[in-house]
Amino acid sequence: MNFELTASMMCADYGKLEQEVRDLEIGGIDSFHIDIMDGRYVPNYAMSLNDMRYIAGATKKPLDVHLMIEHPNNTIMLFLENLRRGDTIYIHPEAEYHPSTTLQKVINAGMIPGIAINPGTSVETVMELLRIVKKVLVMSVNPGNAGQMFLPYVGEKIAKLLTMKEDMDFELYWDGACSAQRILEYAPRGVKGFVLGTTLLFGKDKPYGETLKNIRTLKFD
Ligand code: S6P
Ligand code: MG
Repeated sequence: MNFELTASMMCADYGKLEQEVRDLEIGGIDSFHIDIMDGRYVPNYAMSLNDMRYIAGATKKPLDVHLMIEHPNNTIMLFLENLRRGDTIYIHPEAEYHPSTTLQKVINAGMIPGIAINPGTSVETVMELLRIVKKVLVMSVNPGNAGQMFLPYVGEKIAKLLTMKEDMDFELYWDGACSAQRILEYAPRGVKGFVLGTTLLFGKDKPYGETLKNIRTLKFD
């Protein structure tokens, strides 16, 4: 089964960040998920611009930058200037007056435009943006923290988005409480990638390579 695995770097050990990046790379991670927070759009401060810049310099793998900040249009160039072609930026449409303007800046800079959809946000409210973006990150927890409980009601929204992705030309990604069970269920249905945090990858007594290999060799029906 062909799907992508990305590491939620807010869950990594910052006492040895370079080593963490290297271990994940050697273990076969596809990309690095960078959760940027401003303490306003979400009630937390996770990673910031310098963390992103550091990881961008430590790996050639793609970065997946998830902006949980108010009005990203005001500061998006700071992020874009420090990314490479092929990296992705997700914004939250609710955090922006004119999300299409911000997404256009991402496109103009040669990065991949994405939106993140909160558990309480309906597909209908972001319909036009689905025509602009290449990636949709469905949040199955409320944004702000790792280690939260999966919210089962997002299942219907994922099902709806899966029926739209071909016509509207986007891929679907999963963020929040991602377990092996979720991958087993949703990869065959067409979810293209999964963000791995504390549920499956970090804080376990297992080398990353072993966990990633176990995920890739899951038995799909
Ligand atoms: C949440 C953030 C996510 C988490 C990830 C952690 O605001 O966007 O990317 O870091 O969900 O994974 P887990 O398995 O701890 O929920
Ligand atoms: Mg995230």
